[in-house]
Amino acid sequence: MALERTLSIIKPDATKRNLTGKINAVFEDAGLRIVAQKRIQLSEKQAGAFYAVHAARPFYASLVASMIAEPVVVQVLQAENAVAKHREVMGATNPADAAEGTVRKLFAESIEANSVHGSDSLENAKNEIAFFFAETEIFA
Ligand code: RTP
Ligand code: MG
Repeated sequence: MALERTLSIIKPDATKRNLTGKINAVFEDAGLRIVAQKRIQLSEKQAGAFYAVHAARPFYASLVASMIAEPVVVQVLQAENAVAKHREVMGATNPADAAEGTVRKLFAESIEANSVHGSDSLENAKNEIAFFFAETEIFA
């Protein structure tokens, strides 16, 4: 297994409910190291560009609106097998399907207000990390 980095976002529904620390505790307990982190307010343009892959989906406008409703916390997480490890600890997209102990089972309100984002492949992780962070902002 290789040491990987993945991009994590603590979404507006979670920052609004003051859950950043509790979510970070789940990540850290799973062995994911937070090697960069910042709280930012996404613009509509930024959120639209970040989710461009979903532009044709019926939920796109609502997804973009939900991502700019409150600040988000963007993070780089590092671990062996970080992409898969993070996806596992986030749980299924729809919290109704999420396994016990996962972030989405513990905290998500709905499929849209599902508290966290995580890169779904190593290649996407590299692009998504570069979207938010300069290499000089990441400290392992
Ligand atoms: P994410 O990208 O946020 O880590 O989540 P994911 O891979 O599990 O889900 P994805 O299919 O990439 O969808 C991105 C986000 O869009 C919202 N969504 N809404 N209303 C719907 O049917 C629907 N489907 C997806 C979710 O907030 C999901 O996290
Ligand atoms: Mg996704």
